[in-house]
Amino acid sequence: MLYYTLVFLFISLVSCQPTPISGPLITPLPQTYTFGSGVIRLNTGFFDIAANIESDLLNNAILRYQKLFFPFGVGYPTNNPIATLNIKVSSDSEILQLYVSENYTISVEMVGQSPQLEIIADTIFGAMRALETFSQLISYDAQSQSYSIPFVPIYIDDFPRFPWRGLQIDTGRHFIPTSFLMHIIESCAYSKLNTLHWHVSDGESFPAESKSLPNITLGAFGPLAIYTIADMEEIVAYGLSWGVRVLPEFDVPAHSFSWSTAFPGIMANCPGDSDLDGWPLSPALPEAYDLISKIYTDMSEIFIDKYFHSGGDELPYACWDNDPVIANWMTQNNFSTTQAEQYFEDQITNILDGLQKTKVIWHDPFANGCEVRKDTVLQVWDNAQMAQQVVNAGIRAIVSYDWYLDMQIPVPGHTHYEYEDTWLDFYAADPLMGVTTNTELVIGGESCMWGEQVDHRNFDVRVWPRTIAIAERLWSNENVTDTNKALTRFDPFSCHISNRGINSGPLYPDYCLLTSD
Ligand code: CP6
Repeated sequence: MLYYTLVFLFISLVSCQPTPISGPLITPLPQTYTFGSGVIRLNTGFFDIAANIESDLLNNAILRYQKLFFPFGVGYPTNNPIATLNIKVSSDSEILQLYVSENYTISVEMVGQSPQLEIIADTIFGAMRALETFSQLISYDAQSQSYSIPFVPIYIDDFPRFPWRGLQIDTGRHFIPTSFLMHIIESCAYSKLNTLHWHVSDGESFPAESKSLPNITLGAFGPLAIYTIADMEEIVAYGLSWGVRVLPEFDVPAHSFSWSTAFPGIMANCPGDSDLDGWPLSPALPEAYDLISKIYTDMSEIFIDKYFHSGGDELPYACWDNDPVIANWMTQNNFSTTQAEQYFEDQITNILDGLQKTKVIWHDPFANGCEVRKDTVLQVWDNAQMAQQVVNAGIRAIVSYDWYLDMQIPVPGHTHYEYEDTWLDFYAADPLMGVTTNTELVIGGESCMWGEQVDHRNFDVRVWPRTIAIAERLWSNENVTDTNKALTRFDPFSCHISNRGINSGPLYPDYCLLTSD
C-alpha cells in the first residue's frame, strides 16, 4: 500500500496529471453539454441507426459508425431490448464546401424503460460530426465484455469555432500511397478536422497524372510513385464521404523544379543555389503560364472544391534577378522583382478565375508587397503580426505558424523543442493570439506535416496525438484551455483512434486497451 501511495505521489509530482474523470470524455470538447449519472446498457444485436432522409452519403456514414460504435465486437447481450439512434437532418444536400453547417445536437435519455437517442443536424456533415461524438459516449467494459452509455441523460449542443480546420500533408518530398491518404482522411474526420490540404508537388517530385500533359509525371520519383487520375478522384470522393474537403496545392513559382524534368527550359537559372528544391519557374516565358494553365485545368476537374492552393511561398528573388533572360525581361517591362512576382501571381489569378476557383496562397507574396485580391485566402506561416496585417488588409487568413509538426528547432515562445509534450505548445497557440482587430477574417488554421523526413512509415506518430490539440483549438470554445483537463480527454481519444488503426501514441503513463490485445 505504501509502495502504491509513493508511486502515485511520484507520478503526480513529476508528470502533468490528468484531472479525475467526472463525465463523458469528448474530444474536441463540445461547445455546450450537460450530463447526469444514469447508465444505458446497450445490446449490440439490437442497436439500430435510422435517418429521416434517403442519402447514400449519410447511409455510408451510418454503416461505418454502426461498426465503430462497437470496436470490441458484439459483446454480451444484455436484457435491454431495441435501441434506435434517430438522426434528423434538415437538408439532404451532399455538397461539401467551406462554411457548410457542421452544427449538431445529441440527446441521450431514458423515457420510461426505453432509451431515446437522437441526433439533430442542419446537414449530413453535421450528422457525421455527431456520429463521431456519439461513438465517444459509448464505453466498453472489458470484464463483462459489454457496452453502455454512462452519464445519462446527456444533452450536447455543438458547433465549430472556425470553419477551416485543416491538416496539410506533403507528397512532393515523399510519395504516400493512395490507401494511406485515405487513412489520413479518416484520422482527420475522427478529430473533426474538415480539410485535407494536399501539397501534391514540390521541387523534388511531381507525382500527379495529368490528362493533357502525360509527360509531367516524368518528374515523379518513379513509375510507381504516381497518383493516377482515378486515384485522385478516389481520394476526393473518400474525403467527401467523411466530410473532409480535399484542397490541392500545386506550388508555383518556387518549389517547382520537378516540373522541368518533362519541360526543360521553364526554370529560372539559379547558379549559386544548389538547393534545387526552391528553384522557381521563369516569369518571362509564356510557355510556363501555358503549362500551369493546362495542369491547373486538369486538376480543377478532379479537385471539385471551390478553393485551389497555388503555393506562392519562398520565391528566391535572387534567382530571377541573376538570370540574364529574366533580368532583361524585367528591365524591358520596367518591373522590379516584386512587380515581376505581382505579374506572375496575376497570371495565376486569371487562370484560377477562368476555372472558377478561389485562390489560396501562402502569405509570402503579400509580405513582399504584392497586391492581393480580397477574395483570396492567405495561409500565414510566419507569425501573428503577419496574420494581423493580412486581416487588416481585408483578406481572409488561415494560420499555421505555431503548428509546424516537423519543427525541431527552438521557436520564440515555445518551451518544448523535441517531440515530447510539444502538444502543449500547439494547444496554447490560439489562432487569435496576437490578432486583435478584424478577427472575423481569421477563418481557421492548419497543422502542417512537411514531408522531407516523413512518409507513410512514420506519418501517424509524427502527426498524432499532437494534432488532437490543434483540432480542439480549432473546434472548441476559445476558453477551453486547461491542459490537465485536456489531457484527461486527449489520452483516451488517442486510444480511441488507435483502435481504428491510427498509430497515435500515449501522452502520460496509463493503459490503453486495444482490440488486438
Ligand atoms: N516546403 C515548402 C517547406 C516549407 C515551406 N514551403 C517550410 C519552410 C520552413 C519550415 C518548414 C517548412 N518545407 N514548399 C514554407 C511554406 Cl520551418
